[in-house]
Amino acid sequence: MAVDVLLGLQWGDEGKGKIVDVMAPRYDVIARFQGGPNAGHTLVIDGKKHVLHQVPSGIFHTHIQNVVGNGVVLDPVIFRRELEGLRDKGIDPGVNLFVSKKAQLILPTHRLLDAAYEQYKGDAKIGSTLRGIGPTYQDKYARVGLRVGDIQADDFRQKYDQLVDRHRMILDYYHFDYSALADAEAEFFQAVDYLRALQLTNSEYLINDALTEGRTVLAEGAQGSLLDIDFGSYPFVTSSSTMAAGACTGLGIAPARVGEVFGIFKAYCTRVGSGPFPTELNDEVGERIRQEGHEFGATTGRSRRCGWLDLPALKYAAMINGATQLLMMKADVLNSFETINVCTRYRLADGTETDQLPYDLCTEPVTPLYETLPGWQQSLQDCHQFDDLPEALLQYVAFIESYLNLPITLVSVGPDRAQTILRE
Ligand code: 2SA
Ligand code: MG
Repeated sequence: MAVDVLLGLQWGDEGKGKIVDVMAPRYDVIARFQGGPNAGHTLVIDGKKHVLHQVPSGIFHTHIQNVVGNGVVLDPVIFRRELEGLRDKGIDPGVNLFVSKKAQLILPTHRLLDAAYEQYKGDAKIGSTLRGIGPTYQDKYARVGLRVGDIQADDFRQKYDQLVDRHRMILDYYHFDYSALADAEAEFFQAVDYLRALQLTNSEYLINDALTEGRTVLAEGAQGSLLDIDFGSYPFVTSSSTMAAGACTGLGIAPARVGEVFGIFKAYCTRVGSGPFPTELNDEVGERIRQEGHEFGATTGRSRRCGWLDLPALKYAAMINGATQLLMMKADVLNSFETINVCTRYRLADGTETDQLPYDLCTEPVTPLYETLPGWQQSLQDCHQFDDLPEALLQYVAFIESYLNLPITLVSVGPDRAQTILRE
């Protein structure tokens, strides 16, 4: 059996939560392999909206084992809040949720460090979600981090104090106020007790055993390929490997075990936080997309920057991931547009044109060159099969497919599970 990977090909918020939920019934195990509470996966089930941050999106299905993998950075406080929220909705995550003992812990001081670094950067700030993601990965790679498994040891408090002492020194250096830390620590240790009672495992065994036994596994990505630590628009990226390869290191599966790679993208582009965005629209068209698409962050509520679809960037992401299928989200957001622009090439500062991403979009800004396609200008409410889709939308789909040389196997026409058109 192979592990299928589902990930975002843009800057996050492509609609991964919805798709994992749609696909969930086909899988026995769903695992998160990177990121942490910076993610916000929105699922609409029977008209009710649920936002998941650290819990895998298969949690609403009792037959699925949900795994928080070793590549994740886990905030026990947010995790507890999330799980209690699910319990209030009648979901008991005690049974089908597993957490890797090798996942890194986000401490209260990691969040403070995130804020201190951002403040210090001033105008050059990343626009981090301030969830402590960067500082926690920093400690992981500096080999001083705390892992979930550490909370089971008697010396956890000592290890915690040691690390926090280091953090205080850094915070002092940045003149960052941490006087409220004591309250946050009390909440943290309560959440750690809560975490201790969950199923903490060597999840690499759980996943590989599942594969050996012929069960199906889906790796659920967070953020997007253009926020990847290596291939994103560095330094305006997140601190994890958001690519398909990240599923291997973040779960402990061999590359040869990767099967389908589902690349999710929106029919247009959005980005939250700072950093280059070639097709960004700072005009009424961008505003119209934002309003029609309700483009406000699920984690931070920030308004998302909006723009036309960027095909060179999409093709790059598909290449790095080895995407085997494309899934197009939020097509309905473009329903009212008379025409739709698609970026197919960039013009560089020296006047030359390219369809490749330059080394650094910050220092080598590009001008997007567009092709204009007709809009469909109709509601997609009555479309239930691929053939029901309006001609202009089918044309849009075909245009993208031919540019990327990959099939679009799913088109989403609304937030609900039912508003999903699969290509037979
Ligand atoms: P961080 O907090 O260190 O990871 O921030 C670094 C940059 O990465 C951006 N970032 C994101 N951008 C879009 N979506 C994100 N997460 C959720 C998702 C979105 C949500 O996965 O769908 O809930 O709104 C996400 N996480 C990080 C961030 O804006 C910085 O530019
Ligand atoms: Mg989101």
